[in-house]
Amino acid sequence: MSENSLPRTAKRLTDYTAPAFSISHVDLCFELDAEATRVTSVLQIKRNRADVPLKLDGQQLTLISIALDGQLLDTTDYQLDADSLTVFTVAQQCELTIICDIAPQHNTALEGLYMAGNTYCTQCEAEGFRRISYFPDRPDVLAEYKVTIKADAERYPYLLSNGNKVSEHIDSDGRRVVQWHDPFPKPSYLFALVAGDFDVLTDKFITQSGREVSLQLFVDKGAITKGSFALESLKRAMQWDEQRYGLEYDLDIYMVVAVDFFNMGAMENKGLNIFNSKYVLADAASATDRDYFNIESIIGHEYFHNWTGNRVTCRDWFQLSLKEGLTVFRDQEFSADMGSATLCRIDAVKLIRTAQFAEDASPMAHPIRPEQVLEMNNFYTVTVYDKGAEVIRMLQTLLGRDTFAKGLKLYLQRHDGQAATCDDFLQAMQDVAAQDLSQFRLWYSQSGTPLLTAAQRYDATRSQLILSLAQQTPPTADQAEKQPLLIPVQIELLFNTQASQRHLLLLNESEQQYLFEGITEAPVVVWLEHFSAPVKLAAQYSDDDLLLIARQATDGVARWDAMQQFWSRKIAQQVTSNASEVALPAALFKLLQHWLEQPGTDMAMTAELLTLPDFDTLAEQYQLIPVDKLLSSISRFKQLLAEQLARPLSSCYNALKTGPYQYQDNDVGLRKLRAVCLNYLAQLNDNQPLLHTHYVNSDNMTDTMAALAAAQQSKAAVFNELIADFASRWQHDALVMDKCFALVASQPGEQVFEAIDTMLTHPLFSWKNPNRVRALFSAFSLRNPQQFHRIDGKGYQLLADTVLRLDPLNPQVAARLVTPLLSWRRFDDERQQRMRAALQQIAGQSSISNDLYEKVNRSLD
Ligand code: 0A1
Ligand code: ZN
Repeated sequence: MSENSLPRTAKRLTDYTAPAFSISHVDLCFELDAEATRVTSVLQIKRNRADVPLKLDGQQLTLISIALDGQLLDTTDYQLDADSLTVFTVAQQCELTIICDIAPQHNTALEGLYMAGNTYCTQCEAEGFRRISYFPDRPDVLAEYKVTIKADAERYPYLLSNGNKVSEHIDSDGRRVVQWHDPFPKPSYLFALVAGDFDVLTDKFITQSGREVSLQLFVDKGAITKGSFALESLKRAMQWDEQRYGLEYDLDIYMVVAVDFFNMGAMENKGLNIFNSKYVLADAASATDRDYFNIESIIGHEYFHNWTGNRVTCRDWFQLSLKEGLTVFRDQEFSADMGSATLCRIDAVKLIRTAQFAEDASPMAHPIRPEQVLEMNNFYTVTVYDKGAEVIRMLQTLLGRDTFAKGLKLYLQRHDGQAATCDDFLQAMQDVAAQDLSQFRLWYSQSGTPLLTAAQRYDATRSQLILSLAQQTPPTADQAEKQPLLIPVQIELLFNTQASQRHLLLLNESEQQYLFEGITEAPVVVWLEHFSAPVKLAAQYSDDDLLLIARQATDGVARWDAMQQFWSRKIAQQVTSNASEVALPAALFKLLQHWLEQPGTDMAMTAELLTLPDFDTLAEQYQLIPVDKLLSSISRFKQLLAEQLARPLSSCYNALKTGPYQYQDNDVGLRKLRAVCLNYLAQLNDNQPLLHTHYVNSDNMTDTMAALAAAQQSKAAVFNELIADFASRWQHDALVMDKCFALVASQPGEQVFEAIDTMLTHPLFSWKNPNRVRALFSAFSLRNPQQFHRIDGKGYQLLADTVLRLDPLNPQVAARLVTPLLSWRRFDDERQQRMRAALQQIAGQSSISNDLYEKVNRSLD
């Protein structure tokens, strides 16, 4: 069946109906074979509604036979089409046995059962189970699974599935036969199977109630030492969830498998998480501090899903944020407790201000609970995940930490073993808080980025401070009308001669005023401290106000944000001032110099304070993005800082020394600050040898990458030399080569096109591996604004060609890759034309996937 014969009608949230049939038990048997795996599925079915036939989802399956209560059916008893199997006459209760064949070897979409190298593995979220067997593949059909796996005993020592292992033996054909049973009813998207040969790291965890859980981490042969950080992270996550929320793990075994071919980061299958190896494997030589951070956070994320996602799942896919927003929030809180809470928050804010604000302004704008979906895979978005987490965070701010934790407990108790909705979650919160959350609910249904306008008036004679807030959400591609939201606005009042005050303002109308009495001097107001809501802010600050906040605010995020706002304004002035150069105040240099001279104990924070906002953050502040002016302003200010602060940058750089590599807060901060200094210093011509020395002296990937990134950004000739050395040193390590591919593809010069072509011929590059493709092409389209947005359209053309090449192999990854082209309306006429031409070329292909079709068509509409 060609992809374009799929129906292209979207599903709507409002069309939800409860399942007509339930399945209490599923018995699955897999006889593994790369070309023809036989899947036998026995379903215990119960009818919930009279007069409807039994319709099961199924795609790309070769049906062998169907039997109803032991009786083979013939072709007049059922109807088969490209996406479903309909059995006409089904009793109130019955047993249906379906046999079909699938071909994992040819599954390049990496959904359903596929081969990751020599390993068989599955990915069933969102709708992948239908590529394994005919089934009501929807999250509100929960069943108890028994799974039997048969495969060649020698080649496949490990045959894994969900739950507890029941038996294992070798049969008379030399096949290993392993049986699993998962006692917890689950939807099909949480089913998993893995078969392969691995190195295994084992450990155990004793739960708070004293149960022993066996922990097993499966990695490629030879990679065992790279797995220990992930396993340690898992134990920390298990303990954290007990301490923070009283949530304990429920099976006797928890398995994590690292595979090299995976569309996303990882997957929370019950008791058997499958991970992209990028988020499991780490050692000092090959992984950066950022890699370590990501591993801990994603290991945590998947573990936390065991309650928020698995024990309580989603009624339908429109409710995705119910599990994802909540679980991202939980993993963010975990990371904050494991390291620097401020740094974690800054990272989260950066993501919202770049990718999420961009999504709101794009043709794919949607609320955190989307209302209309053609291809569900397109809705695993920063809006659903990260804005979803911001919404949960606001709820915690409004209710307080303890009440929020009680609400979570009630929600989990009330819906344990069920498929729930976002409304169910809010109801539980409302019940414990005894607070009306009806206006807050709007955050689930309204898309877009609210703009908050803040002002203040101080009346010295009355000792009164009057703060005013106004909110307005501009229309989005999916929704013209917007209503006022309930927005928690945390503020701090900074005074000259007295201690500061912190308050929480609740904004629930279009405009509101807040009166503070007994205020004896005019304060500087820190608005939206800790980024207490995912909104844009327009406040009347002077340069001095911002520098004061950057020095004095209690909240680290607010200090960093003040610097970001300072630079945004300077860059905006530079963008609009034709020719003349915007001057920077002496007080700025004094402050920056002070930080360099006394970087303090939180060096990572200092590093953030010294870093200019990036292109993407700045771009989101413009409706029409002034690409060239933004790029030249950023580089002008960067150059200026490097020149003006050369001496303190250099002393700071030289003063920072660590011992042998450790992933430990203080060292992470130190490396980060050193990298920032190096990056500035690299702007200065006489500092080229420094890059070389930094690279050569590095005993870890973080420092190595710092040298390479600085060389690349300074357009230094030394970049070519260093990257060549790096590529040859790591030519056999795919995960490190991904870093090399990304550096090559994000180099700002026009040689990038030739360099990408060369990389495509690298022995480790494969169009079938999402990590490789993303390393080259996401780096190019997302981290190389200079070349991607070239005025001649060569960058757009490269992306369109890539997307079209990828779509037949892996539509999900192709559709993610196309994203930067969708926002063509936000660029100047010339770029608009070229971007649109690239999109039209994609749309003009007769058989593009649903994934791509949905995004490209929304954009061209
Ligand atoms: N639920 C996973 C993410 C995930 C989603 C879809 C996938 O394939 C289409 C794979 C993974 C998580 O949030 O970690
Ligand atoms: Zn998740």
